[in-house]
Amino acid sequence: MLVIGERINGMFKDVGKAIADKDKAVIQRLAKEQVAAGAGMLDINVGPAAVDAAGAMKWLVETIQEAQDVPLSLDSTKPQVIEAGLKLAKAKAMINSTTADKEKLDVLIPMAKQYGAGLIGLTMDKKGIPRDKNQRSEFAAQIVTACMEGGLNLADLYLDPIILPVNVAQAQATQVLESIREFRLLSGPPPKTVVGLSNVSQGTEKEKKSLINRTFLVMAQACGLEAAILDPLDKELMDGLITAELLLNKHIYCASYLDAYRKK
Ligand code: THG
Repeated sequence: MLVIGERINGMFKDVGKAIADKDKAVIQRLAKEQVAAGAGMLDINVGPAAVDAAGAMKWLVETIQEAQDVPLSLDSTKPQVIEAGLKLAKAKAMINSTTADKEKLDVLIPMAKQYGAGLIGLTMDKKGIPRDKNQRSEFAAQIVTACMEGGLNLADLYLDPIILPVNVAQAQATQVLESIREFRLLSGPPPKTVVGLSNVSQGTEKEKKSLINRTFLVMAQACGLEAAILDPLDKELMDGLITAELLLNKHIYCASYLDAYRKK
């Protein structure tokens, strides 16, 4: 499982403030802590409040790379903000994300190729997020076709069925789980899948978020999920993740499997 740390997102108050104040220490600490906790990549999103989004993205990439060697997932709806980060990224990066809209695919597939980056394809278009798995699969097929035609290696593509908050869209969780299974049938070798896990618990009571996140994560892992944007600082979530990998026969059993994963 590729763990993509979600914490460097301007949506969080501490990060939004650190971006506004150019406070490197807050960002560098979050980068180091997430990697120490098992993140193999960090998602970075300047958040809705940043005035100069491209400038903020550059500052985040530079600030993180001063402190930690780790691949970055550049999270923005604006291709120019993503490209500002790609220009500075030292390791193979991820473009987060394109939709199935032609005008987005036409810009972001060549960008992924030019910078040797991975690409997350959200199975939605500008009209919004589908309500069922069939529409999700249609968008997924459009994205896979565009990548094949554009010459992007499918090993670099991650399809995201987009999980919605369970408190307002309860029926969507099973649609997403089935999508993860169905997307695998679109090509051989199968395209990879990713979700932004914390979406599922957004707006639910604080003390229930971790339980909802980790329960959904292990269900998605059983469906074949390859990557997740999540909070690696949530120990119980990471324990669930590694235990699910063990039970899915992705790791050899040993008494110290949890400790080994946490790189203590
Ligand atoms: N798919 C892809 N990228 C994504 C998402 C996705 N990037 C952003 C997001 N979704 C994943 N990251 C987060 C980060 C935080 C939260 C949810 C998803 C979150 N925050 C809490 C809240 O809003 O309730 C707490 C915020 C706070 O403490 O201030 O839930 O789906 N490709």
